[in-house]
Amino acid sequence: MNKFVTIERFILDNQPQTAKGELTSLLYDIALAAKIISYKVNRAGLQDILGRVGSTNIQGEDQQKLDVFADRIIFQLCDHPGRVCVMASEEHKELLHIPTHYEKGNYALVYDPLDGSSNIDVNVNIGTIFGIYRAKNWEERGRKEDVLQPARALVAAGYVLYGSSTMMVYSTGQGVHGFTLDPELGEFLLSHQDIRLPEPPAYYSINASYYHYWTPQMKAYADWLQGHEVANAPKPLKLSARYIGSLVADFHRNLLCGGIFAYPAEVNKPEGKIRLLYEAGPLSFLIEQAGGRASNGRENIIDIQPTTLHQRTPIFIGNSYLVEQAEKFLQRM
Ligand code: AHM
Ligand code: MG
Repeated sequence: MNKFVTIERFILDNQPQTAKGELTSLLYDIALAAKIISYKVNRAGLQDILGRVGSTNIQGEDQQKLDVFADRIIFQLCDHPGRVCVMASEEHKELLHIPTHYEKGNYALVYDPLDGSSNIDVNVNIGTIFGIYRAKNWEERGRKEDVLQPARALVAAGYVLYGSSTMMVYSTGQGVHGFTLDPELGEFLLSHQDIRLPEPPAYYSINASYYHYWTPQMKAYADWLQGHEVANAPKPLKLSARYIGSLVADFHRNLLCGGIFAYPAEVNKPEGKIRLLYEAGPLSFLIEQAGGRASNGRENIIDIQPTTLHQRTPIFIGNSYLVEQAEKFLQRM
């Protein structure tokens, strides 16, 4: 493979015919934001940016300094080039409108600026997740209906992983492609073309410390993932456990090695934790492009119509067989 295919070149050469360059440019704006965030993440310890900023976000969680920085950079790089008509960020209660002195574009951008916030202060992988919809209402400067669309309607989605190297992985509906940031060149270079989920899967990723809060059906599924024989269920696969606690990092590893990430409902928390719009939706688009599935335990996440900006959903995402089994276990009487 040509080592020097830059992300810009790849996006241009592979843009959907309907995109007319605007989507390409928007993806490149996001890639530039990712480079800036990556630079900041790598220097975080040095620049005394680690730690909490002292405010809480809409989810009631502490906001980290880097969360605030990443959120601002993505907005600032996408608010003025005239490609986006509205944005929604996990860190903001309401829609983010394009300032009226800038032109608006045809796309609506949803993003989780820095996912895995509990890992920021401890030098563990974190990531950015994004999804791009075509705006529904071309006349307006962005309404909720532009972002409250099922993930099936995404025209592009992706994530950036700030790990041992920084990677950007995205899809415009024509396969999933990964790019690794060369820090010397300052460029994302094509490193993983057309990623497909391998079979058999290698890993399951689930926070088993919540075991006691799960339904008996969910407990049985977790037992099965761990390799226990369960009555009236197929023979379990030999999977190994891996859980980082940063969705992007767990998702990325399972995408490359095969596996399932699950963040299920709890008896007293039926909606789970993961956000539909900023996390589950974009990743469900990617997993289908890579040959897998994402379910909330009953239906495909990619088909769920969001009703509110910060809606949460249980999630089972990865190799189709493991997701199917989750649905079967959860529907047991
Ligand atoms: P965040 O958006 O505040 O970072 O929360 C989402 C994160 C996911 O990245 C991760 O999968 C999950 O929360 C971990 O939660 P827990 O610590 O409950 O296992
Ligand atoms: Mg998050």
